[in-house]
Amino acid sequence: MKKVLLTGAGGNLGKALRKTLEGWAESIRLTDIVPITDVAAHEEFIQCDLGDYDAVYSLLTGCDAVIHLGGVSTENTFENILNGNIRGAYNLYEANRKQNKVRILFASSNHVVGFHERETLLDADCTMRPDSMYGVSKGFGELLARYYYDKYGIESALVRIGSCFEKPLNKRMLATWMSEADFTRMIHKIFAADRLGCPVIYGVSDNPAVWWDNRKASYIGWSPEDSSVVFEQEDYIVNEKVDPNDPAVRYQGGGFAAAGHFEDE
Ligand code: NAI
Ligand code: 15L
Repeated sequence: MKKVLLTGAGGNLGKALRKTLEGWAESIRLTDIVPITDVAAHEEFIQCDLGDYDAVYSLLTGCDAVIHLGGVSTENTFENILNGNIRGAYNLYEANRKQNKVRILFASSNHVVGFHERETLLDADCTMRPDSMYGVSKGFGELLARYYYDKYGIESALVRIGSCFEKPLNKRMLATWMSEADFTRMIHKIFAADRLGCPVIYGVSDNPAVWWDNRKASYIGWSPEDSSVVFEQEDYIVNEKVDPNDPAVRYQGGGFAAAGHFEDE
């Protein structure tokens, strides 16, 4: 890998991957709407709003792979979601089609399917049931990626990330947690695969509770190695009180499914 474009490089996951991916690519082009100042020798930084097509076109120039993390990462106003996630995704795919048609990892989210109940085991072909306008925008991104694959052969991994943090933050995340190390190993497999296609891959570690079945993407050769089991007995997990009738507990999307979106709700 010569030059990888990392969008959303200033965010949580971007910061983590900059460390774990060090040495994987000859150079990494970081981009974000917010400034990044601690740029290492193998990195370069270009500040850019993903909603600006010309700027996004320049970002793609000379890159041979994209990890697309940039955009709004939780529920937000439609205007912000429209700019970062909908127009941003379109700009990225269209700029890529016009240039090198490189492989993209699209950071989708479990919130594309967050209105499925927790008892339902989901696979890559389940119905999208977004739990938020944010989830709707990630569904748009997945469909857009699939369209660019079917029509133009641009390969993407549609990674429905569960909860990728240092550790699970609550009981729900015991099921949805993916370690940064598992995500890093997944990235290696996605970009090393001879043929990727356009698979949906659930981004989740090998946790005791299983909501998602990744067998349809097993051909890429990724299996998680970490597990949330090591956090199960932590005080903040054991002491968390949950009401089984609360929609935040009933649905996979947790609080995203329970919360409203519009001001008049
Ligand atoms: P984050 O919010 O920390 O990072 C997103 C980055 O995108 C931010 O640095 C932000 O400044 C940038 N951004 C927002 N709007 C932009 C725009 N218009 N133009 C350019 N940059 C813009 O989120 P995090 O946790 O790092 O997540 C990264 C990606 O993975 C996001 O797309 C998120 O939806 C997705 N994801 C993350 C999960 C997690 O557990 N961390 C779970 C599911 C999905
Ligand atoms: C997401 O999509 C968010 O980006 C992240 O901040 C977490 O809330 C995660 O989902 C989750 O469901 O835990």
